[in-house]
Amino acid sequence: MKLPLAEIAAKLRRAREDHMPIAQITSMSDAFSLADAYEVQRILYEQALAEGKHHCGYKMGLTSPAKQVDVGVFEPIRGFLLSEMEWEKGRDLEMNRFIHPRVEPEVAVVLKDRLYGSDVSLRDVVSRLAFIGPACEIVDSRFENFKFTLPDVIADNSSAAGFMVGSGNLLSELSRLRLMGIAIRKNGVIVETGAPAAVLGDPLLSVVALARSLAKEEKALEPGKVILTGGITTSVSFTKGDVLEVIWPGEILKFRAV
Ligand code: OOG
Ligand code: MG
Repeated sequence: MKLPLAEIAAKLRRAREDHMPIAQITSMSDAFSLADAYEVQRILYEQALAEGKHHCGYKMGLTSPAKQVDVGVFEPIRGFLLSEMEWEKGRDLEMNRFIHPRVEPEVAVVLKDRLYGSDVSLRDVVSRLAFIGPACEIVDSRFENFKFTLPDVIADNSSAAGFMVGSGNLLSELSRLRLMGIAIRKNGVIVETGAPAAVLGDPLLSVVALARSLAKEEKALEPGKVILTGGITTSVSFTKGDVLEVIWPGEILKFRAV
């Protein structure tokens, strides 16, 4: 049986609101394609805007080998970010917003000029950079056991759930960005280490991929939007009481799960 896409969107929305994970769509509905999956994501996006929520950016996902191997999906994906997903540096993170959250280190990018086209290049991105910042993302799959296939995770807005962006602009250190050492510390113990080069060799290539992907829908990357370029390491799960630190040279993004 093939479920209507609006019904699938409603199931995902309920899972997010009630914090109750659901079975994979690909196990419930026949022939659920990638195009269907992006259409479900679009329905969720339109609903959020209709409810007065603010679209503040995009996320790329599964752009590093660590992430691809971790979730068993080997193709980059995108999702949308809403202002309500952002939480401020230093603030506690309320666990009751999520199902089974995980944190991952990411490079955040903001452009100062519009970027549009199916043939944009790395140079087009570099010439438009306004901000490159240390960031972390909270992913929270709406699927049971955090298990999904490619169309499932795309329909689920690529597990988008939260993000924090640091204040330090790394733009002046662009040439060093790719090999900057980063780490995640959980309750005082380093649990992951990595460098931004893990993301497609250069996280700015993730912005290229995003712009090209949006161009397929005749959409441009607008200036001022936050772009999360994808997890550098495997994501780290946490529960109430845990203290997480995403450590960048010069800046630590620290929070307590409450
Ligand atoms: C899928 C989303 C992937 C990333 O940065 O790779 C992602 C997931 O891991 O739940 O956000
Ligand atoms: Mg991510």
